[in-house]
Amino acid sequence: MDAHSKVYIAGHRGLVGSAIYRKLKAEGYQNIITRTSRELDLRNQEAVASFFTQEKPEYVFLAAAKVGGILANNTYPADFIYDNLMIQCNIINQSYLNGVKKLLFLGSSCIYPKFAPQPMREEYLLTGELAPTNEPYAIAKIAGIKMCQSYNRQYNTNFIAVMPTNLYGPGDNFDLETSHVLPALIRKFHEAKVNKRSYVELWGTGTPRREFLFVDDLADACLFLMKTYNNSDIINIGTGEDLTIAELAALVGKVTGYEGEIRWDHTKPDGTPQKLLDVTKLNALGWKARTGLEDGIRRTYGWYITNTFEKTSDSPNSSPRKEF
Ligand code: GFB
Repeated sequence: MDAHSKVYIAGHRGLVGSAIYRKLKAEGYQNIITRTSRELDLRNQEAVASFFTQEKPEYVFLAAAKVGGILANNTYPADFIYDNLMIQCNIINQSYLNGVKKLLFLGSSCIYPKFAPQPMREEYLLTGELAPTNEPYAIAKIAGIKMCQSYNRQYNTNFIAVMPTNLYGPGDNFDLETSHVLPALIRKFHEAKVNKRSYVELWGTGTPRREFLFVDDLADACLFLMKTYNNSDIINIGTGEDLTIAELAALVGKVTGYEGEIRWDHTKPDGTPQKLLDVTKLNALGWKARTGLEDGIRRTYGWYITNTFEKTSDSPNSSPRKEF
């Protein structure tokens, strides 16, 4: 793949897809194809077939997905499994039928069992039960992995599947019902500071451990793997470091300048007790995450302020998040 290659980014308006788009543009790629969900409904088999027949992309980043935090996953399980399965089936199959040279599929760290040993190695896939809160989403992502592997085996395609850890960054979803924890904390603390509230309510117990990767680092890893990795085995993308949600809250409090009390709402789910990826395989190939967590939170907070309060239209985001 080089700057002249015809590259399709599915989901270019989402958190991940927009970061991949920025990265490719910065690297001088001149032939990037995109479609908004209005222009092309990726769940529609015929529409996707005619798009691929017309455009004939050489490389595909499959970053289109319905994504959301723990509550959105729990509240809209049918949407999460249906939309993701349809998007993947259509794009992966059409990539095969139209001779795509290489496809990169974005999975998720929630494909691993709820009680997998930590850090989670790639071979732990399908060794135990999934977390019930996001099982439909995880099953869809596992199906995507198996599709890539099956097409490679039967049709000799070059479809790779990468498993990012929890992501955050510019372009994130800050809707409090549907977002992931990090953008939710930024918004809750910022609003509490501005409105001089004495406390902020966070979900669960604060004890679960999570790993967070800045989305521009993920985009860098995706381009790196698109250029260098040609293997059906899945590969983790993370920082290799985690912290508790309570520790994360302290860090987001520091960055946003919120100094009030934190109360924990125990009626909300904790989810998986720990999610930390083993990134030995990726590091051995020569890639490491660069952005420190505090730095990444600062950059995300800056984006949030600019895009929420300094623009009149196009404010972030609504329910549950579509990246297609
Ligand atoms: O980021 P999050 O929604 O999803 O929640 P998961 C992580 C942890 O933060 C949970 C706690 O223990 C939440 O209870 N938390 C505390 C909060 N306060 C808040 C808050 O205000 N909002 C949110 N959202 N959480 C997701 C999966 O799991 O991970 C997805 O649901 C996906 O499928 C994603 O795989 C990467 O990390 O638990």
